[in-house]
Amino acid sequence: VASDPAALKRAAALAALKEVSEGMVVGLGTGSTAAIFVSILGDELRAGRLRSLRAVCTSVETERLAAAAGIPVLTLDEAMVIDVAIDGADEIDRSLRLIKGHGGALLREKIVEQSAERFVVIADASKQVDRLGRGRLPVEVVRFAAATLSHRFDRLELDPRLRLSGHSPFVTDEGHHILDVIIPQTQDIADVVEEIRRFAGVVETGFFPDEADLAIIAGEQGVRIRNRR
Ligand code: A5P
Repeated sequence: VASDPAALKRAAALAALKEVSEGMVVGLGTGSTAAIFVSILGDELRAGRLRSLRAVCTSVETERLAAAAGIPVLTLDEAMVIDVAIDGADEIDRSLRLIKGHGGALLREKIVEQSAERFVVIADASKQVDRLGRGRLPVEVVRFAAATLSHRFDRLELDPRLRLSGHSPFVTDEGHHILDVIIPQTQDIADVVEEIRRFAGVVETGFFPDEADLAIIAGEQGVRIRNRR
């Protein structure tokens, strides 16, 4: 069985095809795993195996990929209903709680995934964790408040780092900045997020506590399907 990350991502993305049927509106995620799914979906459309699909995208980058793959793209307003959203994740715990946003698209991702009838996460097994917070939690903040919020997060011992793109602050598709914070070992991520969200200027965090309905995880032993418990 394949074990390199790209092959595992592809195996998870392929397995997600059976979540999609003709005529559906599909929410398309952001990141390398989601990008593989977009290209597979384009192949299916072109081969005539899936018809009348339309997509709502979680980033400008994914809109570009979907258009290149020949998938008709709708705005969220045009779609109103999304049948299924398929997206990757940075960390997945045993209860299917997620950290997302290392690609910077967390806000649109959360909006699309909450708007979908079903949200299916696709990932390679390296994304599974016992405790969320192995890496940093992305926090999207309005630009006006980025410096003052960084100071406040610092006082909470969250070691905030302003995300950069080259030498300039990274700007999200919605025009905000991102502060990547740590989750202290002694605290649960849900408590940290609750505290963070009290501050005006925080737009959204990359903690997805109950959005995912299903996870398709590809590992060296094969593809495993995990349902929300
Ligand atoms: C994008 O903002 C993220 O939420 C992605 O879903 C996440 O970073 C996973 O990306 P990869 O599939 O590239 O690991």
